[in-house]
Amino acid sequence: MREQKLSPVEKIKTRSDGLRGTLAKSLTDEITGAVRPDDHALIKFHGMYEQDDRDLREERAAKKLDKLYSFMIRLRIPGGLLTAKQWIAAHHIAGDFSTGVIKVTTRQTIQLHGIMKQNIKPVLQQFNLAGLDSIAACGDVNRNVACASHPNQSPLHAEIHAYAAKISNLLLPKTRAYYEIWLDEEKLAAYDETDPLYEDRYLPRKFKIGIAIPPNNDVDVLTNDLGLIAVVEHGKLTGFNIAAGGGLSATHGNADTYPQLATVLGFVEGEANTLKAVYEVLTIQRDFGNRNDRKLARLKYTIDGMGVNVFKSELEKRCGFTLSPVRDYVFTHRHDQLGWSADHEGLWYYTLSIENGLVKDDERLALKTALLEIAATDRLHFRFTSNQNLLLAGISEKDKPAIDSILDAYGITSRQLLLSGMRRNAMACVALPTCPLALAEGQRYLPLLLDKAEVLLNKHGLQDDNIIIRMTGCPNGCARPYAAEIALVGTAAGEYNLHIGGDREGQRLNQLYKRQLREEAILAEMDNLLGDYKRERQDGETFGDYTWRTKLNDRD
Ligand code: SRM
Ligand code: SF4
Repeated sequence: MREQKLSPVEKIKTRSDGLRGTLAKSLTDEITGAVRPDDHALIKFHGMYEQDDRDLREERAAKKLDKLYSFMIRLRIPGGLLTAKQWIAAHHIAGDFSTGVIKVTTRQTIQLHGIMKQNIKPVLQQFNLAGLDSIAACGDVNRNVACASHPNQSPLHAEIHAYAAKISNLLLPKTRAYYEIWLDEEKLAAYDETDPLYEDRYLPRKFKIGIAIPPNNDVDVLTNDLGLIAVVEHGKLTGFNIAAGGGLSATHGNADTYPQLATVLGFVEGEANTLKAVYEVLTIQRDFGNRNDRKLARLKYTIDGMGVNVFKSELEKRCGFTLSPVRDYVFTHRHDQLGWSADHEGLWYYTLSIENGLVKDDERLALKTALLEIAATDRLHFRFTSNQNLLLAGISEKDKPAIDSILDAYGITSRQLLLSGMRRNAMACVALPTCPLALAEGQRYLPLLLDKAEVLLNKHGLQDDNIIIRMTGCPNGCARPYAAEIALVGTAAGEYNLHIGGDREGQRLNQLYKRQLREEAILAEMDNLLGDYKRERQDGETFGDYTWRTKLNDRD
């Protein structure tokens, strides 16, 4: 594969001296708040993106000022689990060095925005003291491993959840660059940085892994490059069904790009074989992935290029064993059940809806302060969900009243009870003002649109229907819009493509229904669709299934 004409990022990676590049020099350059151009790509492997506030671009350009550069830092939190102490650390780091907002992402981790270059080291050092890092949270490597969040999903939840950290550790790059550059550790002369997995070229593109525990598909497992579906038989975890080739990004106007759900290839038994199969999927992608065109470099295109059967044979050859036939599994839902639930050991957890994952205090809700107070009890841990929500978990019967009274005092419990079904199941990506790729608003706009959509839901008596709606500011798909029942995908400022027809369980993508709609037209379409659905739906039929059956002519 090395004979391909390589994209510029490929050269940056191989010349980077184990992802060091000139980052140390970039950091001390006081002339600019940015890093050097090559380091812009490398810093992602350390869990960061260089950004600027797009709301301020025009004003600064008019004053002949450079962009106001800052950095977004994303943590690596396999399976999305933090101790209360780690949450407290994140709270203070966010307050001291970033915009103050903690953003829970669609892959169970958190990010902080608006960090100035000179503050990157203090931020990463403080996270390190809290036992947290941002290694490989971004870049052409395996990203944060997502895993089903809800402890009551299975008595074996902890055993299955532990795979997220095992896989994350197995697939970490070997370089010590992170420790040297950000944590000021000495270069270890005796340490061998040879990386048999990533070599010096890393992967052709980002790589994502999700682990689902049926019947809940909260991680949207089939949207990952590699999905593991836990198989529990006779009360024991026997292994995983392995699915490969999911990915959601498409580029407007580029028919070679498309969202796709992963194909379930077969069953793998036991831990050693599961980890081997995971590892070898990455080596195949490393060796066969497209290193010329980054738009076509994800595993889904590699598999489609070689054919799924050839891919499977290559995997079996590299593993030294064959995959067994797929074991039966059923997904029945994807949502987070809000409020109190108990796991099989009788420990309580409270699932808290966080609008678009934004933890902050505002005039409606002092959420960030409430969570700090809850964390200060040190009687629980925090679990993020792939729906941008949060579980306050591991709470004993004895401690439950104390947590409950804080939730009540801050109005969290009563607020949750009032949420419409659609708002409970809504997600939007970050988009403006920090995302450089945004064509339209995401998380700043969806709540306002929902205020208006809720009038329609009430009109049609659908306020409690769990319709999954997702919005992104561009077609990259960060809030997994193509896997929603209704999706709005930004095409330009104030304009969105409307997609409908995804199922509720995450096993069928939606399809484009109407192009480039502005708000009035979006609401008019929703009014019609919701009205028709209410009148014509079959017994138990979901909105996504109804629109798939009746509104999409050219569906396959
Ligand atoms: Fe994403 C790029 C935010 C989940 C597909 N994503 C970006 C960047 C980093 C923009 C950039 O490249 O400069 C966004 C940063 C915005 C900001 O200011 O913070 C960004 N993506 C996010 C998050 C924070 C959205 C959110 O609101 O939660 C999610 C972080 C997840 C995490 O913790 O790791 C996020 N991104 C996703 C998902 C959903 C998922 O993984 O479950 C997808 C679709 C699934 C997939 O990967 O196929 C996704 N993001 C992309 C893509 C398209 C990749 C591709 O195949 O072409 C890009 C653009 C790129 O990589 O070039 C992108
Ligand atoms: Fe940015 Fe597009 Fe991702 Fe939204 S979907 S965060 S606009 S890259």
